[in-house]
Amino acid sequence: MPMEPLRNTTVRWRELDVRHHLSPFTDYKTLKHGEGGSRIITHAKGVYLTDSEGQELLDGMAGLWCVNVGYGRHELAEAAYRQMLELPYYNTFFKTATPPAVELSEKLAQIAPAGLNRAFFGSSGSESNDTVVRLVRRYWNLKGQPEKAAIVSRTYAYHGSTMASASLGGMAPMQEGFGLPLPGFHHVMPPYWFDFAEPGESPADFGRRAAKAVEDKILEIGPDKVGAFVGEPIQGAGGVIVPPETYWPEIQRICRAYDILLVVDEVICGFGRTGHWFASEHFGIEPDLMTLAKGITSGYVPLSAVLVSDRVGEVLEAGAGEFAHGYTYSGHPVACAVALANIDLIERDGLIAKVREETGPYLAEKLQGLADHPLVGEVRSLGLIGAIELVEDKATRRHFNPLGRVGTLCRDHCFANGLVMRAVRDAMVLSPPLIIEPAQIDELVVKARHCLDLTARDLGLIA
Ligand code: PXG
Repeated sequence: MPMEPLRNTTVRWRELDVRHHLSPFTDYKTLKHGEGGSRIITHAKGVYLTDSEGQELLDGMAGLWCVNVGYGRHELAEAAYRQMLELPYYNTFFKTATPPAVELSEKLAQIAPAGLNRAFFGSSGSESNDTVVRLVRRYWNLKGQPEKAAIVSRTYAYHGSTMASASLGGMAPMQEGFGLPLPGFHHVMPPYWFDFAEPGESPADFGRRAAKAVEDKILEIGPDKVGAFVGEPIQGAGGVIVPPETYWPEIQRICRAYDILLVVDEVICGFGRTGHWFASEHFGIEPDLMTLAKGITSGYVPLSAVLVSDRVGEVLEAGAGEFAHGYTYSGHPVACAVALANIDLIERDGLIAKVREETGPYLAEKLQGLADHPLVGEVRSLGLIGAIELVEDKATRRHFNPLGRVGTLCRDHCFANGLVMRAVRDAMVLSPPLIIEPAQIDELVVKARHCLDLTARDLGLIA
């Protein structure tokens, strides 16, 4: 059968998309009645995507913060192929297990911070955070303190899109009109110096004040009613909020002082993103529970995990009765086989050290070169996660009004000019594949500056 011309294919895919496909986080009215329709991504290699019209895009977001080893890695495809023929599926319920699930559990215990020796698997970050809510309640029930059921987290947190994980998150549009947050979920301000600091307040002082907001909330609810604090080391989807170095040590101290479980969501930060296996190492966090997804398989297949500390694990193992929770695909053998191959690749390619010592500092230096741009209020990054904050007034850090319009303009220029850079409000966020080379970082930053110029021109700021 002759191939359809490419253009017709694109048109047809766009029609099908509008007619039959409900994409996540999409304004369906605009998509249906607007111009253009979705961009159809058809293939990818390394750090580059190709769309159905043949345009190449440098993927500054690693998909959605997940394709850590880059696109087109044969080792991962082969691991999936081999496992599908050997055992494509078996469950891990009712006292059964499979070799990939148990071998991955051991591997995660080896690479995780000390004491996180057990893993509970799911298929998405959302599921693993739902598992966290269950584990927190199970833990305190077994300890004879069932009233310690409240959980504290932060504004602009993203922990997923199920009803419990969206309650844990701090994204107003995901909660308003949906009856969320569910009872027992409390939020405090994020450690977001750029937006929340008082004039003249140093990052270090602000970091302590943002941690104190957690302590104040615990005291307001009552420490005997709070079971856990949950946070991302760096809030990714909230705009790459990198906390001041004073923040996490205080959070750790507060959780210990009031006997509250410290849950760290490493869904974005894990698997080398910050130049460590996990960002907890960078910030000196000792989590009681840790959630993983995305980079665990570099996004090639869905998989997530909750790593459980010995403190929690020993209580679970001493308790009578079963933990009534789990998913059909918990410990899916194909996903676990791909995760094992992915971790092998990260080790073999030396990606953690490369990000920590070479490409992370290089990206930071190159982003700093954008700080003089008239639109740029701040650049911030750690390893290969970063943000460029766009503002109306650099000196006072005043945002544009309405917030989000200028970010969207810039995002659209990026797309049209061969770069994927996402906008969160007016923060342009970056999280490229960890295999990105310095020359490709140069290309990324040149394109970013060009798109900042195009945006500034739209606003009449430059000629
Ligand atoms: N925790 C964190 C820290 C995340 O970033 C999840 C949990 C949920 O994972 P799942 O696999 O259920 O999606 C995430 C997901 C964005 C964006 O717009 C970010 C995520 C998902 C979709 C969009 O930046 N992060």
